[in-house]
Amino acid sequence: RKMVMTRRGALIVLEGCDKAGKSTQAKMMLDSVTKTGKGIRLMNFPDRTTTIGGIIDQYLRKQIELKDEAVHLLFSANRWELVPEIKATLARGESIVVDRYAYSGIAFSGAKGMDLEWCRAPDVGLPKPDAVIYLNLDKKIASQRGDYGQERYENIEFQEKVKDIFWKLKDDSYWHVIEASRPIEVVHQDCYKIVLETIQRKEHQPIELLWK
Ligand code: FDM
Ligand code: MG
Repeated sequence: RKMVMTRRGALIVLEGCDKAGKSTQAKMMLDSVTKTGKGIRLMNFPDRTTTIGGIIDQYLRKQIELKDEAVHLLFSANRWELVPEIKATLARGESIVVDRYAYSGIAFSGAKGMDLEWCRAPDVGLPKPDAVIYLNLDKKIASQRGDYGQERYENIEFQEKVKDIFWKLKDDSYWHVIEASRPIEVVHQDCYKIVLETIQRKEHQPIELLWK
């Protein structure tokens, strides 16, 4: 009797500062990978559709105030509440492209001056991404992409601090830095190569745990 080796999906995270094009690249990836016949879906953090996500949404839209530590833990809890869905999706062979993950959690809280180790602790043990694609955008070009919105954290000075922390978190064993100032289609081709290679390389490997 032939053994059936079920393939798992890959967990791919897109990170980067605001305006780097994460959401655009995520949608293009969904289209390209879907065309190959492979299963893939998008997720994003914060996921504002859950109960916890609703509180985060109010906080980001400045409708409520929360202590820095408390909101940091809510962002982490918002990831943990979706872990069963992440695991189930990967197990049935579907890949996931995630717009932001624990790295944004540390970078944005850290940019407020919070201790980085304290910020990392609640996310230890989450499913580890098979690849992190970091969309790198020069601050000059970011500012040319138009004004920031009205949400919390949406200003140049803060984003500069966020970027410094992303740089500290970068782990070359699974991070890929992509220059996001280039045309959208060129950026997409680079991201697409990484995603396809990662899906193939990881299909029979166990999912690892983040920072463990
Ligand atoms: N953000 C995002 C955090 O502060 N912590 C987190 O853990 C995550 C995932 O939320 F300013 C910040 C980053 C951003 C804001 O994100 C909303 P989107 O991607 O713009 O919705
Ligand atoms: Mg935003």
